[in-house]
Amino acid sequence: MSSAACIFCKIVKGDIPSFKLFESEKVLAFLDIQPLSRGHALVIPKFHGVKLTDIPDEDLTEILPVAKRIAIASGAENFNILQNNGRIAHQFVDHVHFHMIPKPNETEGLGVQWPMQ
Ligand code: IU
Repeated sequence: MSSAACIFCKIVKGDIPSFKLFESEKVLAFLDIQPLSRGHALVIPKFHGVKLTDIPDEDLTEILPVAKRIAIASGAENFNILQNNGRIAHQFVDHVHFHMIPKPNETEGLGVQWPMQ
């Protein structure tokens, strides 16, 4: 299921370009266009749903393993995985997405190496 008006569905279809990090039948991961840090990535189910509660379980099973792989590939020792639901919770794109946000520290920096090996 996809939504014609949804920007992330357009990214899934390839109608809007993105820097893809991983793609499978049910999941797409790509770099955030306004990264909070170098390597900030989004992992999304291809199934269109606004909130986590709208997504069937079978479309969610790969999400955390993919976020984990991307976190490893980013080289970040410190990172946040987060997912916002609803405006009050700071969700601004109405298609479920999980952020993987590397948190470089001042001494180590961050050795992001895209694309993933
Ligand atoms: P939020 O959880 O809905 O607040 O985060 C939406 C994210 O989607 C935010 O970090 C944006 O920079 C990002 N984003 C994007 O990567 N590509 C886009 O075309 C759009 C938003 I619109």
